[in-house]
Parts: sequence; structure tokens; C-alpha cells
Amino acid sequence: MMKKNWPTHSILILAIVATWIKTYIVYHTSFDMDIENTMQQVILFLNPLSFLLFIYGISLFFKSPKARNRYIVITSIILSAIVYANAVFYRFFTDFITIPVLFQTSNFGDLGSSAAESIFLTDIFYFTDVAIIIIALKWLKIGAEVKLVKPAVRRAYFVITAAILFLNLGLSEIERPQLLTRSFDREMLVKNIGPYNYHLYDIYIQSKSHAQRALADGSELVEVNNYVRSNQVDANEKMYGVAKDRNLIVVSMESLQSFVINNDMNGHEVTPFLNSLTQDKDTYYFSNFYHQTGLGKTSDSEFLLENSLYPLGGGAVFFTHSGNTFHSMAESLGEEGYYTNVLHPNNKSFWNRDIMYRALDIQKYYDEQSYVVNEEDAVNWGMKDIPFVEQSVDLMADMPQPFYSRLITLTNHHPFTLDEEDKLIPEYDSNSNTLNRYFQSVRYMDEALKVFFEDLKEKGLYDNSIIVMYGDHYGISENHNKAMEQYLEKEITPYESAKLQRVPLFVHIPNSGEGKEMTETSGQIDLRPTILHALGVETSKDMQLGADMFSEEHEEFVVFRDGGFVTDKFVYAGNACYDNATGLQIEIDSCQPYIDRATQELGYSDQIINGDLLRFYDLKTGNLLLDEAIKEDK
Ligand code: GP9
Ligand code: MN
Repeated sequence: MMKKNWPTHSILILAIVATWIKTYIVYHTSFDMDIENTMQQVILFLNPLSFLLFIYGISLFFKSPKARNRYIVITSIILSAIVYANAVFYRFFTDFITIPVLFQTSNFGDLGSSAAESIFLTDIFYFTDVAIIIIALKWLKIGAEVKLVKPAVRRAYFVITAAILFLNLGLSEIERPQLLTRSFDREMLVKNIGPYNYHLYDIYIQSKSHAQRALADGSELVEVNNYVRSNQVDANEKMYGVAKDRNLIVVSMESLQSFVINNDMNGHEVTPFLNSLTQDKDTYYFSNFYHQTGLGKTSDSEFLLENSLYPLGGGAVFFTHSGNTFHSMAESLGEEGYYTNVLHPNNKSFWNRDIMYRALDIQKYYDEQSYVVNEEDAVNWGMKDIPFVEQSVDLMADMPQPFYSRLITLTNHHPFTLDEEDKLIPEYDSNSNTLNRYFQSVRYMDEALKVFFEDLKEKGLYDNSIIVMYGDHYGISENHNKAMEQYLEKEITPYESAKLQRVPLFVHIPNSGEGKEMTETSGQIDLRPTILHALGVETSKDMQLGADMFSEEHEEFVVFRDGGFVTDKFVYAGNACYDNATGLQIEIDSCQPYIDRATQELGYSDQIINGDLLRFYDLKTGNLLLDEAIKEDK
């Protein structure tokens, strides 16, 4: 028992291995992780290691065995508690803990009563590593001595630790490009970088935005407010309230770009249903409408729609600023008595939607748990669009009216794969398999939208609704320019790339009879005021950077997140100015005034978001709450 000749650092190695293995077992027993291939399995196994080497490695600096052993035990207890807290949280919310959630006490409302029911005696096993370490210390006397290591050896140890971290990040980057800039969902983060690194990353993101918020000065809002007020436009009298008291249905059409509309692919119509809408008497079809999203893709388009502000340049605002005060379209409509909800059969934490939707005052999120997804109903990223719209209409039929329902389609997502039976047209024949499949998968989504309209009619929801459908962002990136050149039969210049950022927008108002093509240059930032005016909801006090597209005063000026823009006359892309009519490059001078305004507008939007400035704004009165800002500053 009293044996003292354990190899040096036995306790360190034991602690690392015990916690590592324990964490890996917890992955498989406590969280429902989708592991799709061997590489993901390897990453999962590897990912706790770098952090554990680091945190336990600090024990190498201790001189007394007692203090060192205490450090190791306490560390193992804290790490176990973190993992255990996540496991319990997961039982409730099928999600990992994130800092903002800890401060949203409403979350824990239902937790209190049933917490006892989801804590089991067997949970003691979450602390197995702690037990092993204590036993080894107490009875096996494994850590009775300290042998100080040379600084050079210690340095080598931490270099190896860093190397393992980079190996981990490198493998994750191959598996999931842009993992850290786009964040995606918490499951993906934990799956790739492990629970410990995930929490560090979360702390980093949250404290960064917290610091910017603390530094913000409420008086910044004065200038922003002046800008917003001076760019405000009046509603179009004829359109104001055309859809008053109707249900609002908004459909986000995944990766749909305008170039497929009223176009064919080797003789096959790509979007027959949407094409018919472009000719329809009840539909306004916007053919010069642009997406304005950044890294946050779909979630950025949702952000633009709900807030009429720009998303952020550096990451997904849904992740970085879910703790902010917003005045969303859902909030406005909720106050008008609408039942506000989003329908999207995906993991609820994807794009941090579960948390962000609460900040946006969306009353209910029908995520994948609200759907029955049989094996034949799923392809690619998840539930197929046709069963999705069918089940969604069933859900909508039971909703209190008027409702504001937002549907987010999914099938037409990169890599655009389909089951055989859903391929309604052949593939294209370019060198890009992505583009080749894109047409097929767009064709499938078009079919789903047709089914959606039919079902709405069948359930009696159609006549009393207004249906707005928009493409969320591009589907074909510039990596496929060669193939696109073949399809479009022209060279893709930066000017053409900018014009390819057009996504279709349909504003369909059953029985209105005045539909037509709208060629007004406009963007996703304009959706909210346009929709609210159609519903007869005032927006003159809203803090917004978009404007009603039906208004005679609407300005033809769309700013992209990267500072590029399009007006009716000019296109600014790739640092060059182009004539919008001819596509020919012209003197930069013509674009300069707009370049400055684009920078200014993006800057104002960033200021609002980074400084969380809407907390200083009273939407009811349009007053700036500067006194409160000063109070908070103190
Ligand atoms: C995921 C879906 C797709 O839920 O909205 O997101 P994307 O990758 O297009 O941003
Ligand atoms: Mn998308």
C-alpha cells in the first residue's frame, strides 16, 4: 500500500486520462450527437485532450505535493460539475449551456418543479474521474512527491498541448469550414472542439459583446436617429392596409437566386409554379430584389426581415447578440394581437434560434420536435420541403388567428442532394456538380411551394392571408463561376456577381387583383416596413434602415454587407464602379457619394447592435431614453 515509487507525474497522467475517457463516455451516453463519419468520431475523441492537458498541466508549476494534489482534485470537480450541469440541462432543453441562457431566468421556470425528476442517483458516475483521482491519491499514494520539471520540459509540454489544439481545430476546419466564425449550432461546436473549449469560446463571444455594450454611449443614438428620421418615407396610400387583419405568412426560400426564375435549363422549366406567380394578378413580383446577408446566411436574412437592420460583418449576429434589446416585426405584430411563430424542422439551437427568437419576441418556435419525420421524409439537411409544408399547414390550421407564421424551407441547401423520386428534372451538364444538382433541387422546392398553396386553400387559410416569399441568400458561390458562365452564356465580372445576388421576392395578396412585376431596386432590409404597411401597421417610429418598397419615395439603393451596393444607375463591386445598365466599368467618382453612404449606414447599424442601443429607445413614443443611458453609464 505504502509504495512510493510511482513514476513521476503519474497523478497528472491519471487525471488527464480519467477525465478524458469520462468526457468521451459522456458524449455517447448523455448527448444525442450525430456522428456521420470516422473523421467526426476521431475529432470527438480527440477534442477534450488539449484543454485537459492545459488545465491539469498547470499542476506542473506547484512545488508542494499537497497543493498540487488539491489543485488537481478541485479542477476535476469543477470540470465534472460543468459536464454534469450540461448533461442535466440537455435533458431539459436538448441543448448545451450558453452564458446568456444562465441569465434568462424564464428558462428555468419549468426547471424547478421537475428538476428533481431528472436528477438520478446514478448521476454520481459523472464524477467517476474525481473518485479515481481521490482513490489514487489517498490509498495508492500516487502523488506523494513532486519532482519539479525543468522549464524547458514544461515549455515543450505546453507546445505539444498547443499543437494538439491546432490539430483539433485543423481537422474541424476540414470537416466544417468556418466553424468558429459562423458558429452554426452548439452541438456542432461541442462535437468539434469539446465541451471545455466550447465554454471558453462562448465566454469569449459573450464578453466581447458585453464589453462593447458597456462602452456604448446612449448619445450615439441621437445621430443614428437623425439619420433614420431623415430617410423615412411615407407609405403608398393604395397599399397601406391592403392586407389589414389578415394572417401573415412569410416563407424563406432556401438558397434561391433570381437567375432561375422564368428561365429554363436545357429546355426544362426550373420553377414552373413561381414562374406562374410572376404573371399572377394577385402577386407583386420583385425582380431587382437583393439579399444582404453575411456569414450568418439564413439567420442573417431572418435578422434583416425582423429588424430592418444589417447583420454583422464578423460573425452571425444571432449568436453574438442574442442578449440585446430588439424591436422586431414579431414584437410589433404580437402587440397587434397576432400569434407569432416560426416553423422550421431543424435542431432548435441551429443558428442559436431558440435563444434569439426569445429576444425577437417570437411566441413559439415549431422546431424539429413539432414534426413527424419518417425516414423517407428526410434528405440532405433534414425534413423534405413537401412533408414540411404539409405538416406546417396542419399546425397553422390549429393556430389562433390572425397569426404571423414564418416558414423556413431546407431541402434546397448545399449540397443539393435529393432522393431519386424527388428528381423532377435531369441534372445540368457543367463541370460543377453543385450547380448541376442545384436546378433539380430548386425544381423540388418549387413543387413544395405549389403544394403549400394548395394546402392553404384546402384548409381555408388562403383567402384571409398575405403570403410573402423571399430567397434567403445565394446558393451558388463564386467558386462555380466557370459553370455559371456556361449556363448564363456570359462572363462573370464583379458586376455580374453583384447582380447575381438578386433573390426573388413575391408579395402575394389573394384577391387583390393588382399584382405586377416590380423592378424597383430593393433589399431584404426593406421587407419589414413594406410588410407592416401592407398590414396597416404604422412604422414611423421604428428604428429601421429599410423603407417601404411600394412607397413612391423609396430610394433605389441596396447596400451589401461587404460595403458594395447597387442603385438603379450604379453597381459598386470588387472596389470598382459600374454602370448598372451596361455593366461597363466607369469612373469611381460616380459611385463615391454612395460608397460613403453605404459605409455610414453599415456603421450606424453596427453601432445599434454592438452598443445594444435599442435599450435606450422607446418605440411607443419615439423618444430617446438618454437619461437612462447616462444613469447606466454611471
Ligand atoms: C438551417 C437552415 C440553413 O436551419 O436555415 O442555414 P444556412 O446554412 O442556409 O444558413
Ligand atoms: Mn439558407
